[in-house]
Amino acid sequence: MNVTHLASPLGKGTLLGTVVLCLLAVPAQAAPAAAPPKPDLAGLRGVLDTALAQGAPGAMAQIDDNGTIDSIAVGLADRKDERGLGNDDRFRIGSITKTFSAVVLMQLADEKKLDLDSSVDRYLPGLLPDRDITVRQVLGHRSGLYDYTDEMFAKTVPGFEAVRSKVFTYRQLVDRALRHKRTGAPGAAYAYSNTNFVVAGMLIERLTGHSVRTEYENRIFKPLKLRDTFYLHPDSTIPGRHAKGYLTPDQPGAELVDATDQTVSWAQSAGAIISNTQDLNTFLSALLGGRLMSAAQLAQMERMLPVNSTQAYGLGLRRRDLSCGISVYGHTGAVQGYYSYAFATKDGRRSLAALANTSNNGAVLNTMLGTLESAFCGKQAKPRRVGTVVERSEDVAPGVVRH
Ligand code: HEL
Repeated sequence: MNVTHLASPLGKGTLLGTVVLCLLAVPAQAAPAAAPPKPDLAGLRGVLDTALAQGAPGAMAQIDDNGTIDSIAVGLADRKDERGLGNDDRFRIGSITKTFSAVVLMQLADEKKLDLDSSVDRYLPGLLPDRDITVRQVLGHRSGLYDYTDEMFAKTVPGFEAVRSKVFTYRQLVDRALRHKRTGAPGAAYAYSNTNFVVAGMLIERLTGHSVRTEYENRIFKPLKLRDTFYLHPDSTIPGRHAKGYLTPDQPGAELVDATDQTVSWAQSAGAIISNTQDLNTFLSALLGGRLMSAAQLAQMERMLPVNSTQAYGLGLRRRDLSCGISVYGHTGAVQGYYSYAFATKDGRRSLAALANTSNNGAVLNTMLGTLESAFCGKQAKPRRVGTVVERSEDVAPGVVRH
C-alpha cells in the first residue's frame, strides 16, 4: 500500500485571489459554503481495500484539499508483472472527457462563437434530422439522441473486442445512433447518451477548424500544465507509467480481460482522454474555482436538472449530493477496465480523483462511490447500504452486470 501526505508547494494561489474568484463564481445572495469536514483517510483506505476484495486488481485516490495532498493506492497496476498501483499512474478517464469537451464549448460561447440555445443544425447543417435539437440539450443529455453504445456493448467482452481496434469517423458514430428511434423529444427528459458528446466533438472541430486534440491542448492541458493528460486516439497504447485496465466478463467467475490497449474510437470526444489523479484534481479545482471560463458561463455549466434523488446533470458536469449534505461537482468514467471519478466542492477548494482498474463490476462501482463520502463528508459519512448500486442507475448501458 502506498500512502502519502504532502503540502503542495504550488498551493492554490493567493488567499485574496481565491476570495475574488469565489465572489465571482457565487451568485450575489448565496451564503458562503461552509468548509467540508476533514477527509477521513482511514475510511478512504477502507473503501479502496473493499474494492480490491470485490475484484478490482488495484484502487487509488488522491485528495487535494486547497493544496494539501493525500494519496492512497492499494493493489496492482499490472497483474502480470505485479507492479503496485500508484497515484502517478496514468489511466483512461472515459466520460470525464465529457467535462473537457464541455469546457472547450463553454469557452467558445464566451468568445461569442457559439450560442448554447441555437440548434446544432446552425453549426452542423443536416447532421441531425431533428433541426430543433439545441447545443444546450446536447451538453445536458436532453437531446433524445439514442446512445449507440447501448447496442454496441450489450454483450460486454464480445462488444468490446469487436471495436477495440476499430477507427470510426464521428459521422459513422452519429449514423449508428440515428438508426434508432429517439429516446424522447428534444428537451423532454434527461437520457445519458454518448452520441451527444460525439456531436460536441464535431461542434468543436467545426467552430475552431482544429482537431479536438489541439483544442484540449491549447485551452486546457497547456494552460493548467497537465503533464500527464492527453487525448489518445486512434493510437491504442498508453505511453509512460500507467495502470492496466481489467474488464470483468459477464459470466461470473470468468478471468478478467486485459482491456488496456484499445483505440477508444467508439468514444473519442466522449471518452478518449488519459490522465492521472493529480491532473484531474488540478482540472476540477480550476474549473470549479472559475479559472477556465467566465463566471457567467460557469453558472450555465452548473445549472443542474435532477437525474434522481442524489444526482443532477448540468452541461458536461454531474452533481452528487452526499450523505452529509454537501454537493460535489465533476464526472465519472467507465471505459473498459477503468472506473474513474473526479469531483470537487462548489468553490473548487477540495477535489478528489479516484480509480479502480476494473469495470463491469457493479459491486466495485458502488463501493468506489464511498471515496466521495470519505473525501468530502469525513467521519460524518453515513454508511452506505451494501448491495445497492446507487450510481448511474439511469446511466448504465443495458446488459451491465451488477455483481
Ligand atoms: S457509461 C456511464 C459512464 N460513461 C458512459 C461512458 C462513460 N462509457 C461507456 O459508454 C462504456 C459503456 C460500456 C462499459 C462496459 C464496462 O463496464 O467496461 N460495460 C459493458 O459493456 C456492459 N455490458 C454513464 C456509466 C459515466 O459514468 O458517465 O464513461
